[in-house]
Amino acid sequence: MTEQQAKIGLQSLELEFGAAAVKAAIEAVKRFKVEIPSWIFGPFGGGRFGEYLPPGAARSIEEKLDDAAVVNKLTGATEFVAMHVLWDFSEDGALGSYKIAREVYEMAGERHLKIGSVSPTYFLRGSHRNSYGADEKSTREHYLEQTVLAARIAQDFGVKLITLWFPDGSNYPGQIELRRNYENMKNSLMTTRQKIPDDIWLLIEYKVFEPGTYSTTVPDWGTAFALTKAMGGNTGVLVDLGHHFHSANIEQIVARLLSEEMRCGFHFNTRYAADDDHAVEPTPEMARIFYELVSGKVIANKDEHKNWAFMIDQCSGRENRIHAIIHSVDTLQHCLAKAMLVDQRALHELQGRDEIVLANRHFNDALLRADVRPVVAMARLEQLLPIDPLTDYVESGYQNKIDKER
Ligand code: AFD
Ligand code: MN
Ligand code: MN
Repeated sequence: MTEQQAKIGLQSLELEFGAAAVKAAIEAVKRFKVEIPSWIFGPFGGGRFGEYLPPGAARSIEEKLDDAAVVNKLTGATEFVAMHVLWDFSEDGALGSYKIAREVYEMAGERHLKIGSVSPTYFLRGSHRNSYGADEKSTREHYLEQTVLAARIAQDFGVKLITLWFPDGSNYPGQIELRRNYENMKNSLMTTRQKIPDDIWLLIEYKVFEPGTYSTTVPDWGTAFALTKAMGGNTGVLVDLGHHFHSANIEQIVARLLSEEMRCGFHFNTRYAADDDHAVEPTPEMARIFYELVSGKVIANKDEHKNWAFMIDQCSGRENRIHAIIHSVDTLQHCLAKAMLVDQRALHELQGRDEIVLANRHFNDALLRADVRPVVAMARLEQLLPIDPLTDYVESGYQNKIDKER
């Protein structure tokens, strides 16, 4: 899209949605920040392409941060990088290191990046009999200590946010006692809340299944919600798009959490089959989720503390990862622009008159039919950013450089 096309497109949008709504959409896109995951730039975790490494894949945290810096320079929206204690702050992948975290914090700063959310990493070695839900006290205590370390790192080097995803559950009926497993998890989490500073924001991620599981300990938003309520304090639910059954109405889950006034967060990605961690696609579902976030006033606020936490959790094995993460950021910006264009007052008026189809069409005029590329383009131009960050990346020569070097 050229600047001229953007200006013409904006005029058309202003005719349909009004100049004020279009201006507000541009300002929201300029304010929107989303964390990118350190793990997208490195080796792929496993699965069908576990042995495959895309050309130029990062081999160290330094190279991951180099790549993240390129993404942030092009998008202007991703200065925060989500980290994992055992992937990013550990020598052996078994114990976390505060010293390494400090070094990574300094490396990030040199690249105009910051550490975002910190995950304590409950999977990898040692959690095959569960982590926080394990019957063995020594296992639970080991992971509790790792969480306290993650909180200390988040406090000193991050944004005071830790995100907890547990591999806990069972592969067969009868393997564990379902009630005890949950009660272990709940007690471990309540102890955690007491052991970490109150100002550490803690988000609990749920996941309906893992390949091969009969049960997961935190399978759905209701369980995560119950656990956060049991913990109290600065605690919320983390919604990962790939962690639901296909028929789940995720925008309704978001609406529930908003009604319960719980400050939550997202791991954005796209699922086709399951927890695919694919790049974010501009789906109707994602646009509707963004409508709930905009109408719930928890996104793109000037006051950061009113915002939910927005992170991308993505790492597919086959495609160019830097292409994929820029694509995701771009898509999320477009979804936000669409949601900003919904005229809520007119929608409520149609709802009040029981105009079901007219309300649906009004909703979809913004969420599904509007071409908001001019909004995102103008938001970038006003920040002196490339109008199309992915094209700029492809033309930058950075990929050839890392293909050769790595
Ligand atoms: C896996 C888990 C979960 C977690 C992510 C990063 O399913 O989404 O947030 O790894 O730790 O995708
Ligand atoms: Mn996730
Ligand atoms: Mn996942």
